[in-house]
Amino acid sequence: MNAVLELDAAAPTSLSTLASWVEEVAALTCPDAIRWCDGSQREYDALLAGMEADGTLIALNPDTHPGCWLHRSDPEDVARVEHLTFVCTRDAEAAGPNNQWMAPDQAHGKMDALFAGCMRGRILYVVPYCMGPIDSPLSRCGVEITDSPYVVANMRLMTRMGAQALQRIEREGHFVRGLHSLGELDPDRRFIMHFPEELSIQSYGSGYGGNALLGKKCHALRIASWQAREEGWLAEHMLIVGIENPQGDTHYIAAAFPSACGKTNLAMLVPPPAYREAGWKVWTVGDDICWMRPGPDGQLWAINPEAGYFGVAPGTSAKSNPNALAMIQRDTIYTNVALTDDCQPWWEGLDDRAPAFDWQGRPYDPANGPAAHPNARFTVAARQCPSWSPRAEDPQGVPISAIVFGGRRATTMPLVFEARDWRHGVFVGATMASETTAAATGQVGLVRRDPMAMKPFCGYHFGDYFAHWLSFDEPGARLPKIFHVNWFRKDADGNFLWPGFGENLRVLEWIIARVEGRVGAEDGLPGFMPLEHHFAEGLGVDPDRVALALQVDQGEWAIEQRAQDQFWAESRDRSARFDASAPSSEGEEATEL
Ligand code: O2Y
Ligand code: MN
Repeated sequence: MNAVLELDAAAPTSLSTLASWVEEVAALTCPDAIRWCDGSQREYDALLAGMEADGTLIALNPDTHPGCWLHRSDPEDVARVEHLTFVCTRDAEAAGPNNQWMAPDQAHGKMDALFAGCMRGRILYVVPYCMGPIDSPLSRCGVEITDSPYVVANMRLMTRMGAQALQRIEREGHFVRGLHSLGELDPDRRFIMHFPEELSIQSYGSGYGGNALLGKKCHALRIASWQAREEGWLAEHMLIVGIENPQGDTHYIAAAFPSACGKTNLAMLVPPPAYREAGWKVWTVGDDICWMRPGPDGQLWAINPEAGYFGVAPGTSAKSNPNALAMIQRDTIYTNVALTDDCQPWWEGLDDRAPAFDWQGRPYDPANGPAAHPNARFTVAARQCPSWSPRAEDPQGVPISAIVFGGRRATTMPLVFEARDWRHGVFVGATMASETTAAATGQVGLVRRDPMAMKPFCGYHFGDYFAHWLSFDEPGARLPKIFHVNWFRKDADGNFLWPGFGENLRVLEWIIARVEGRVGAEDGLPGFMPLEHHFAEGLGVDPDRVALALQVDQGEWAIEQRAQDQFWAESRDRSARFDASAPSSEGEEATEL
């Protein structure tokens, strides 16, 4: 492999459905050449060299950042585009009010017209990839066809891409089909279409992140959530983190937060000094996506389908995420960051050096806005993370002890509470909300309901999705406890009440103590609230402020409940089994141990 093939050359695959699909796409898009990607280092190096030569990538300072590159995207192509993202099911209802819908015939017509001849003068890359460890029964494969070498390079970092994936695809005989073209990068000729019934994705007109790296949001969430419902598992927008206590026992926690709530930071948390000295360790399994399925033992077993991180650069620092900072010193592709005068990557919140060039390559001038784009990213192989879990490659996955939902809320939501039972936990996840940030285009700072952080990513009707979650509560199930956290509560002056970052381990410690049945809780307005905890011990924060972060105000809670009910009314009909806002009679009572 790794050769540029003439259009009529035999495809290097024994799978005729794959070979004929590539032929069909080539006939439509008219590339100059077809390249089947094998995922080798040689291929990666050649791609990078080609992109350096044509200006797609800029080599960063080799002394401080060996193997690192900067890509500047089109200034109008800097984030996911929810308003141009569609789920195309035969029945409009199946997509639900949470998705934009288009009839499959109409969508295919539109996309065929856009793709026609779009790869003239370009190379068509065939990118076989596996989401999840290559030998895991939980993994799923896809093939992305793209005319963007930047996408190929990112897919190599983000997925198990190349020859081994192709072998698995040939063995299994099926795969998710993703077709991507940069097109003209014209926002008026840009669509991200999902065809869950066909297990296919078509993306045109964007070269950026979630719009173009089709293994990530398009496959691993929108298409996979559909497959997961059909096959009895869950595809979730969750990090997976292992917390090892001083006795050497590790609990794995899956946590869902809307975009830009510090998921990557939590996944790579560094314990505060006293915890580290006592022997606590944190292991990163994944920072964004979690696929979980009940095992024979009734527990949920989870894998991270990704092999890399596409993390937000601004705000990443030695304080917020030292592990991330360490892992992106080498072999990293940066997108839309600023540069120092000696060609090092820079972004707001990194340190107090002054940038020389902004993300568009202009000499830095604060009058032009931030130096790095607020959605600037790094792409890096997951194994470069100092806290990378050895269990991340385990084909069986890891057993999940707790599920945590959270959002960015200045008021109302306490630091932590526990759902009363699975049904209540599903309600807590279904009604969670967060203040918007820059990760998706749109207005910043609005409270947006974002069920399970899946609002932009669930590939089908939310009512059906909640019913699917509820269906896991069956005899023999040993389901994880469900919690809700809010690291972002503020006081009346707008100052954060909780220090966050590594100190969040204190809250995870309480969660684990609840999972192990070691501490009591009291039944409060939102759910079970902490009684005994170590939140303020040695924290260096006034315990009254911690108490405020834990408090629930009756008036605020009443407003929240009305908002939750109003939001919930949309999906109620589709998930008739769902009435979990009240404590269930068979649920666990609050305990005082
Ligand atoms: O704007 C994009 O394309 C990236 S969005 C993203 C990237 C990595 C992880 N999560 C997200 C997200 O929006 O949830
Ligand atoms: Mn995400």
